[in-house]
Amino acid sequence: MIYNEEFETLPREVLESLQLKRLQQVVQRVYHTVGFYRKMFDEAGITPDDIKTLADIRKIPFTTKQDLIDNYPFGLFAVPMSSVVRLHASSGTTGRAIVVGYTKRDIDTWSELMARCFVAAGLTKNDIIHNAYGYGLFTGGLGAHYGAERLGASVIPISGGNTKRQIMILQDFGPTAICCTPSYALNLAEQGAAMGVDMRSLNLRVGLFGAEPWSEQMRDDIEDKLNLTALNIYGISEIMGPGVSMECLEDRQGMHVFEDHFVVELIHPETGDILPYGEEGELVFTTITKEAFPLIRFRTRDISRLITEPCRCGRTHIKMDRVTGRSDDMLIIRGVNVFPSQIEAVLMNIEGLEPHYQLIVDKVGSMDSLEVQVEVSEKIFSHSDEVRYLQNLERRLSEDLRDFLGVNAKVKLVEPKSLQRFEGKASRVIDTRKR
Ligand code: DLL
Repeated sequence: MIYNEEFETLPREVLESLQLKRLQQVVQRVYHTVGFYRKMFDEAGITPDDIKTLADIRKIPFTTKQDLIDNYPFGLFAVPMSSVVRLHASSGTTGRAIVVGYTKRDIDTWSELMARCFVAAGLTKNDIIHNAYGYGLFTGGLGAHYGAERLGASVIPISGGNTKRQIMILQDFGPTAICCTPSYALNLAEQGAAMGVDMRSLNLRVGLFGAEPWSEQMRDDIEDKLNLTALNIYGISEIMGPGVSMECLEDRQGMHVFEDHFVVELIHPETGDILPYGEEGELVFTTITKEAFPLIRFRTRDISRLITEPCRCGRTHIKMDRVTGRSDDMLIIRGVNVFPSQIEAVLMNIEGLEPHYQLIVDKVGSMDSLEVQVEVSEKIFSHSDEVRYLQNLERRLSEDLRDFLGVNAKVKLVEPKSLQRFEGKASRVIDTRKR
């Protein structure tokens, strides 16, 4: 099923000429309304008229998170505040929040794109959507909410937290779909089971999980524990919020980027060079229809790949692979680059380990050290031959981490339910080197 058949299945040439037209318009607009872009263009020696083809976008310098911080809070807005109907902010793990604004039309577009996501997940107005993304300044809650309403589905605006109540509502209201972070999905599954609820027999059919990196192994685990189809949804506040790209039910290998509203590029994170399709690099987005807060060539820091093969769902929009992590989340352990999601994938392949883990990075003398703390399952924990069993598991995990990722890690198995649980985005890394 496709929500906006006309725009989601445009032949590539038509789509690209639409993108060019919209790109030219937005570039004109920011040049004349946002001092930051006027200065950027002038310094680069270009004018909006230099954008004659889509490839000309490469003449424009990148916009970075630092630029947004420097223009905090409203410096990059392209409309007067009287036209802004909503503000959101991304908390950011470091320093000041980034503030984003929307006009009425921006909210309309966002609602449509989120409705497209729900339809890509096989949902209709007959569905009940349990929306456990946080409501508030975070874009997840309200973004998904407006999309669900646009579709005409019944939305339960439960927000994050209060897990016992959520489980009661899941049982009583019988929602057919759930939206939350993948780590919260596991948290719900676990607490439900602890309450004696059979979480596999709820009415849930599909979940739209995103806002943080997760692995294919985590997908299997969530599907198994909640008996639903787990789909990946990507978004970033600066570009819009949830609904920048979404997996379709038909394929589940990469998320379609809504290219009639965004131009996506992939660059080498260090050199900034454009990478060929299929290679891994950093995602760069340009918003081509946003009014209040257009962004030109915004460097997301998110690492992914672009997939150009046609999709059997019929959408012509390019796909991006699951985001493995942010280049600023990448751990460098004695010179080996590794993302938390890669460690997750390794440990989840080992029977007896649970998808609850914490990575502790430290410096011992001048050497980096990595400790992987991971919970073992209840079954193993109460195993009669516990000690030897645990030692074997520990050895196996540290061998796998070395063999598959090339990292030497100290593995510490911990008791079931002893590590922190999350209601929104999980925070897996404790880097004591930064203290
Ligand atoms: O997390 C928007 C969102 C809400 C997306 C709900 C999906 C669902 P921010 O708080 O600005 O916005 O965080 C954006 O989260 O740059 C990625 O690093 C990460 N992220 C988002 N979706 C995914 C995903 C929202 N599906 C940052 N896989 C992004 C991996 C994701 N990482």
